[in-house]
Amino acid sequence: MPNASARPKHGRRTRRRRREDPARNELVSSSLESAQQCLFNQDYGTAFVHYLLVLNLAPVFKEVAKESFRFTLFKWAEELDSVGRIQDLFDCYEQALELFPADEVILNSMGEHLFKMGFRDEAAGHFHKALKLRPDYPEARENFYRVANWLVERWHFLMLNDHGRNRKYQQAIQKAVESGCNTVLDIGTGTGILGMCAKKAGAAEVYACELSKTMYELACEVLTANGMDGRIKILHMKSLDMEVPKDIPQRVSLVVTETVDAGLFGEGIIESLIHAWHHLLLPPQATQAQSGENEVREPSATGRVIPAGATVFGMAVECPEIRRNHRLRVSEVGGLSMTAAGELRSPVSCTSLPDDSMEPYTTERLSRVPGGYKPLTEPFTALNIDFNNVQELEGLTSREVQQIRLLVTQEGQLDALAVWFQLHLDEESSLSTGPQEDTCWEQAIYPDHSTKGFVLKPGDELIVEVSCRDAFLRLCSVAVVRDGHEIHLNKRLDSQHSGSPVSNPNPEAELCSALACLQTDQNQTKDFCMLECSEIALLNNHDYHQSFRSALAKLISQLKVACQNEEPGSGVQSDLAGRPLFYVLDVSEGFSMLSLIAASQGHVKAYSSVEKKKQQEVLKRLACSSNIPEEHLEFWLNHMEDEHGMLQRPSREKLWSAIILDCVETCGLIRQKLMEKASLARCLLEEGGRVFPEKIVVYGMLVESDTLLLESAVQGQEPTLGFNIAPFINQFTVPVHVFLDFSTLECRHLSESVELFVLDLMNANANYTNREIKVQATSAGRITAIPFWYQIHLDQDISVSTLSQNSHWKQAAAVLQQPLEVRARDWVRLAVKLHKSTISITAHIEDVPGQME
Ligand code: 44T
Repeated sequence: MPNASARPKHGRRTRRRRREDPARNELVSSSLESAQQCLFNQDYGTAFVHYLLVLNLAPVFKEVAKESFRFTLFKWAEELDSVGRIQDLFDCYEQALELFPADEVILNSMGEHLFKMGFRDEAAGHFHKALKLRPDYPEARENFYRVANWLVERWHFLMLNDHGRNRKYQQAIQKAVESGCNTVLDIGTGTGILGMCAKKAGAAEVYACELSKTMYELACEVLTANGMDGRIKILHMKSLDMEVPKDIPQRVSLVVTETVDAGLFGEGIIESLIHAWHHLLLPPQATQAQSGENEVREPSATGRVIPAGATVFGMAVECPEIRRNHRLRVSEVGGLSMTAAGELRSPVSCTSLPDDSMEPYTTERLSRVPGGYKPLTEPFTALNIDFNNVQELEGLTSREVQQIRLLVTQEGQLDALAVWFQLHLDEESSLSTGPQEDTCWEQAIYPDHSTKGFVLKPGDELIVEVSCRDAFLRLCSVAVVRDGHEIHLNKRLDSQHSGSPVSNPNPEAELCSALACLQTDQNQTKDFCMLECSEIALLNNHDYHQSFRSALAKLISQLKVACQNEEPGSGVQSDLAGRPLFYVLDVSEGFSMLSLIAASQGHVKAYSSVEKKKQQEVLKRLACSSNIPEEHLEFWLNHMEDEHGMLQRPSREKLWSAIILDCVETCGLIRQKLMEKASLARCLLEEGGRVFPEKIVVYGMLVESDTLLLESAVQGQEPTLGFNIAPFINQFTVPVHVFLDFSTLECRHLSESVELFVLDLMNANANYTNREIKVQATSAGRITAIPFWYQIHLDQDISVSTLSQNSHWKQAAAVLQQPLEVRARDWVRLAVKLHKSTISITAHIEDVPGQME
C-alpha cells in the first residue's frame, strides 16, 4: 500500500494561506486525517470523498498525496464496479482527472474500465493519451496496442495507401468544384483528406464532420499541418445532428463522403444522405422531365453527392472457411455426441427480416480466404441506388422484398452469398470492391445457415431474396428449383435434402433431444443457441478436443492409480462406485466443451465457466445425453459473488485435479494475465494435479510481406495527394498485427520457422522475459514482419498447434519498424520480449558471424 501517512512539506504560500484562513486549513487537515484513517480501515468510498475535498481545497497537497489518492480511487472503483455502480465509477474518474489531468496511471486505469464496459473508442483514446504522456509506460502500451484497431481502424491505412482510390476521389471532387460546386461538406471526414481535396480544388467554403473523437482530433492535427485550419471548418459530430445555420451557415452544393463499409450501407450512408438532402444540401438538379427548358439552375444553386450512386452485386459461393465459422460440421466433439445440442447458430443471420440480436453480414477478403472459394453462380445485380435521388433513398426501406432467380453454374455446397459493389463517384469514374479486383476491400458475406448445408448442381435455380427493411442490405437464399420442384432452404433441412445426414448412433441422445423439444414451446424450431463464429470454429476443431480428451483421460487414470495406491485411512476415499474423486475446472472464455469432456471421464466433477444461460442449457442437455450425472457438471460463475473468487477451489477438502486455462485468443495473441492465472492455478492443484496446457512454445518466421506493411502504416515518403497525413495517422501504427491467416498471407519466407519463446505454465522459475535468438536467412530479401504462432503442449506427449489447418485460431505478426535487408545465409538476431502477455520482437543483422547457437 502506498504511504498514506506522508506529510507534505509546507511551502510559503501554504503557510500564508493558513494564516489567512484558519477554518479552511482546519477542514483540510482534518479531512486529510480522515482520508488516511478511512484508507487504513479500507473504507475507500469515504476516503475518496475526503481526498477530493482536501485536494480541491489545497492543491499544494497534490504531489504528496497522489499515490494514496490513486490507490483509493482504484480500490473504490473496484468496489463500484463489482456492485454495478458504473455511472458513479466514471464520475469518480472524471473528478480524479480534473485534479490530475495529466496522470497517465489514472488515464490508463479509466481506459481499462471504459474498455470493460464496451466503450472501446473512448478506452483507446485514454490509453493513447496515457502513452503520449509517458511513452515508456508498459501497461498503457500493452492496452493501447490491443485496442488501437478500434481507435483508428486498419482500413484507414489501406485507404490512404490505395493510390487509385485516392486519385479517383480527388479527380471527381476537382471536377465537381470546377463545374461550380462551391460549398462542400465532407461527411465522415476521417483524416480530413476529401475535405482538403475540395479546398485545394478551389471550393470557397468547406465543412467537415466526424463522429469519432479520436479521428476528429487527428483530422484537426492534419488540417493544421497542411495550413488548412481556419480554411476548413471541422465539427466533431454526426452529420445527422447538424443544422443550418447553427453548424454551417447555409446549405452546401456538394456532399462528399466515403461512409461505406463492405456491405455498403453499414455506416449509415442512406440515413445520412436522406438527412443531408432534407437539411444540409441545396435542392438537386431537376431532371429534364421535371424542369422546363428555361429552368436549369446553376450548379452552385443545386446540390449533389459524391459518390453519385452504387451498384451492388452478389454471387453464391462454396467456401469451407465460411462454413467452418457458421455451421457445426461435426457430429461429436471430444467423443461426445452433439445431437442433443439442438441448433447452434452464428450471430450472422440470413433472413429478410431485421433482427436486433443478429448481424446482417460478416466480411471476408475472398481473394485471401484460407482454402479458397468456388463461385456457384454468375455475379448478379442485387441493387442499384442513386444517391442523388432522395425519393429513391427514402423508398429503399419500404421496397418490396425482391426475389431473384439465379442459374447455378457449378456444383458445390451453398455456403454463402458474397456481396460487393461498384461505387459510382460520378458519371465517368467508379471504384469496385469485387473479389477479383486488385483492391484491398473485403466483401460482405451472408452465410447460409441451414444446418446441414445444401449441394447445388449445375442447372439448378437458386432463389435469392434481396431486401433493405432497416437500411441494411440483406440477402438470403430461400429456395432451390431442381427438376421443376422447389426445395425450401430457410427451414431446417431434413436428411432427404442434406448432403450427408448426421447419423445418430446414440438412442439416449435422441431421447434427450426429444425431451428438450418438449420443454420448449411450439416455436421450438426457432429455439436455437447462439455462439460466436470463433466458438463454432472451435467446436469444429476436432484435433483440439481430441487432444484434450486424451490428455485428460491420461491424467485421470494416473490420478486413479495414485489414489488406489494410497494407504487406507490416509483420508483419500477410493469410492470408485460413483462419487467424484477428481475436480476439474475449465476457465476457458466463452463456450467450451472441455468441462463436459472432463466429466465424461467418470469420477470427475467438472466446473464450467460458461456464463450464458442458453449455452449452459446446451451443456446440460449434452451431459444428459452422454449419461453424465447432472451433479457432475457445475457452472462455476453461477456461484460467484465476483470474479475475484475465480480459481478458488470448490470446498476446503477438495483441491483441483486439473485447471484448464484458455491460453491463446482467436486473434493470435496470448491471453492477457495468462501467467498470473497460471501461478494462481498452480497453488490450487492437488498433488499430481495439472494445469492445462503445461507449456506453450512460440514459433516464428522471418518474412517479406508488403501486404502487412500496407495494413500497418501509410507507406512511402510521398505526401498523400500532396497532403501531409502519414506522420499523424502513423502514430496509430501497432507493432503487432492480429487475425492473420499465415497460410494465405502474400509473403516470401526468408527463414525456417524458429522457436522464439517458451512459456512454462507449470513452473514459474522456468520463465524469462527476454530472449535473444539467432536465425539464419534462407534467401535474400527485406524482412518486414515476423508472423508467430503457438504449439500448445497439454502434457509431455500431447500438443496442438495454432497453425494447423483446422485451427480456429488465427495468427499474429510483429511488423518491424524498419524493414531489414538480408542476404542469403545472413544471421539475424531477434530480441524477443514478453511483458505481461504481450510479445514484442526487434531484429538486427548479426555483426559477428560464426558464434551462433
Ligand atoms: N470505406 C472504405 C471506409 N462517420 C470506411 O467515424 C470504399 C470499405 C471501404 N461521421 C468497401 C469499400 C470502401 N457523420 O471515421 C469514420 C466514422 C465517420 C461519420 C459523421 C456520420 N453520419 C458518419 C458516419 C460515419 O466516417 C468515417 C468513415 S466511415 C467508414 C468508412 C472504397 N469497404
